[in-house]
Parts: sequence; C-alpha cells; structure tokens
Amino acid sequence: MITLYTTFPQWGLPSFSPACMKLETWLRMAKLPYQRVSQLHLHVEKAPKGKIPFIEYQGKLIGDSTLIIEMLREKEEIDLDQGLTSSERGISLAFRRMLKENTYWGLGEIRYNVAGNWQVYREVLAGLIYPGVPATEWQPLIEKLGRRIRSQMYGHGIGRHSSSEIYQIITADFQALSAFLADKPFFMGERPTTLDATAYAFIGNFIKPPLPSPIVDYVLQLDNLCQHYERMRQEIFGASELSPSSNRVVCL
Ligand SMILES: N[C@@H](CCC(=O)N[C@@H](CS)C(=O)NCC(=O)O)C(=O)O
Repeated sequence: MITLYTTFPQWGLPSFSPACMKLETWLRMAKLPYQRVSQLHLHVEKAPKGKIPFIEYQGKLIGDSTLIIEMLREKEEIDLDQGLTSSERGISLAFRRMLKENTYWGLGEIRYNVAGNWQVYREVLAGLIYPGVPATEWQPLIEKLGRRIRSQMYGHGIGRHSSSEIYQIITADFQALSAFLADKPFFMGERPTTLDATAYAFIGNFIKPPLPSPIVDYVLQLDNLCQHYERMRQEIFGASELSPSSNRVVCL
C-alpha cells in the first residue's frame, strides 16, 4: 500500500496543488492502491524535499511527483505511455515539463500576487497548515510563506515580469496545449496517458478555484481544454467525494 501525502480536496479538485493532483491521478490511472493523508501541518517536517506531494513506499519516504512516477513505473512495471512512439514520448515530456516548470508559475501570479485572491487563498492555506490556530498567530506565518513563494517566483524568473507579460507567457502555454489537443479526446489519441494526468491537474487548478484573473478567463475560453478536464474527472475520479469533508484519509 502506498501512502500519498497531499492536500485535502478543495474546490471540487482532488488537490489544489497541481503536483499532488497529477500524482494522485496517475496512481488511479495505474490502478495502484493508495491511502491519502492530508494533514499538511505534519507533512511540513516530514517531506523529504520540503514540498508536497511525497509518498511512503516500501518503508521509505520519497519526494517529487515526477521521480515518484518514474520509480513506480519501473518497480510496479506500469507504463501508461505504452504504444507511444519515441517521438510521441518526446512531445509528451516537453509538454509535461512546460506545465510543471513554466505554466505552474502562472498559479503563483494568480494566488499570491492578485491582492483579493491572496486574501482568499491564505485562509485556505492557514486552515491546512495551522488548523485551530488563531488568525493573529497564523497571519504573520502565512505572510512569511507568501514572501517565500514570491521569492521563488523571482528566482525562477517569472516574478521579474509585469502582470501583462506573465499573461502573455502563460496564455501562450495554454494556447499551445489547446492546439495540440485539437479535437482528440486525449492528448495522445483515444486513451489517456501520463500527459493527460499532468494536463488535467494543471487545467483544473487554473479553472476551478474561485480566484479570478485574465489568465483564468483565457483558459475558460479554450473549450477543448475545459472539456478535457471534465472528461478526465469523470473517467478517473467518477463519483468520488471531492469535498474538504473527505479530508483526512481516503483509501481507494
Ligand atoms: N517538482 C515538485 C514540485 C512540487 C511543488 O512545487 N509543491 C508545492 C505545492 S504545489 C510545494 O510544496 N510548495 C511549498 C514550498 O515550495 O515551500 C513535484 O513535482 O513534486
């Protein structure tokens, strides 16, 4: 049994962390049994790379969604990309890297830099990381976290751009993703592959939270991406309970 350390479901998403949602989607697609634990205040010290998600597998804690998937792919002999040509595998990797290493930071802009959004998002974070702690105590800690993420954005480079430049960069990613999906049901054709798990997690984390932004408006206009999100949700999560009340531990 794999233990997945993730956030609790939020806004109808299995996780409001795209990396966590991607990994959970992949585990379900791979039909690997897992139990989910979403007690973030305990994860912080336990996380081997200081980030979520991480898993416990065969007595070891392992961090990073991509490295976890690669390790499970080998150890459990599961290849969701079976049948893809080496050129298709290359395209899949390039899109997955785009989403993880570039598009991801658009979420930073939406969640941490849009003033009204940050007020909403920091409450969600506080409930997770500092459950039961009075606002006067969690506020300085959450503001410190906000500064850390903004500093990560500066280090990455995206944080050096204006909002309109970030809009230009992130919407171009979604435009490319939409053009590549075109009218196919899944990115590589008739059945979902690893890229679908990643794209589903990122599209969902842009369009589902109640955090408005011109970037979100742009993605919502890309019908094929929104339909892909819905198709994946139904196919992989079906009728699963995805509300915060399904928080603590859920076994597949
Ligand atoms: N490369 C990592 C990225 C994970 C990641 O960025 N996790 C974020 C949440 S989406 C996190 O834990 N951030 C906390 C921090 O950076 O302090 C993976 O794919 O697992």
